[in-house]
Amino acid sequence: MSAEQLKEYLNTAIAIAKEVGPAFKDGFWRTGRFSADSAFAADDKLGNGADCVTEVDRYIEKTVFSRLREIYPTHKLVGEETTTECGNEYKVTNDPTWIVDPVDGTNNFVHHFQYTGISIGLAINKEPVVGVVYLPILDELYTAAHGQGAFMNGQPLPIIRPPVLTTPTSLAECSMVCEHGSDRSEKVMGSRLASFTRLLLDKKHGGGCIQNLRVLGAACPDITLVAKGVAECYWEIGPHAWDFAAAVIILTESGGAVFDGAGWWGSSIPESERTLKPHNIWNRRLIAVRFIPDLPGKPGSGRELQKQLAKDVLEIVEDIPYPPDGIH
Ligand code: LIP
Repeated sequence: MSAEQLKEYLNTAIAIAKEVGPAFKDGFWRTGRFSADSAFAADDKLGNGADCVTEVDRYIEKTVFSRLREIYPTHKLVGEETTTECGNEYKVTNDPTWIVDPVDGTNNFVHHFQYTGISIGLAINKEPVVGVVYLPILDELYTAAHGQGAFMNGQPLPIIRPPVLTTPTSLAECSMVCEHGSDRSEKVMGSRLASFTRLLLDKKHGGGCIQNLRVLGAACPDITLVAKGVAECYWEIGPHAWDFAAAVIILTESGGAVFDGAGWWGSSIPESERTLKPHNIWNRRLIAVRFIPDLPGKPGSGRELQKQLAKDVLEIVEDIPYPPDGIH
């Protein structure tokens, strides 16, 4: 795939995200086409009140899909709302596949919390190559194409740069973003909260003693914080390919690192086999670490520290075995 072709895909995704931005804002503020309460009413996807979908989600996904179909009729489309309606029985192929979350952070959206946005990613050979995360209320547009860097409103990521950007050497120097997710079953909640506790716990009690743990309600904006350089790590199990596809390419193009997020705490995997696995957007789990500048005189040390921090997180968090998205 040529750099020009990727650039064209990126420009298309940016244009479409900007086109649906006004509808997103109308929904958020309940103005214009979404001023009627009925249009804003949230449906309950999991039947527990925590995972909702609104008319705005459906409208934006429909509009994004119809534009993409007009421009790239042979490309595949995967979207959060379409999958909710049609099921997870779609085949994941190597073909160019647009992966769309029309409103990531719908819970934030319905509560007028500005930390929510539109995510449009393109995967080729099942890997993300183009990503646009648009947070219309914050007026932040994150963009990336493979090999071409990542940007926020045209400024290269990370926004915080060396020497201001530090080189953390342990979790105790890290700020983390995590989510409690929408699966509220007792087992899953117990596991997540136990992982959060260990991340925060003092080192003398076996914890990571991270400096803080932020739970802000939406994977895409979370990952852009890591790409920006204002959080060191993001860890979550449960989101879907539409939550990850665009944000992951934005993060990796900013110099960040991503790995499979299955934790090792309580697992039977022997210590010698606890190695980092590549991240797969269809596998519903991610550990992400921001760009880390090399230590003085030690080229390559930033990359090594990213791996070390990812391993340190995986040692103290638990896996939650969800089946992957789609059929492989
Ligand atoms: C949300 C994700 C979040 C996760 C929620 C939900 P949605 O996406 O952004 O990270 O914890 O369970 O999946 O449903 O608001 O698009």
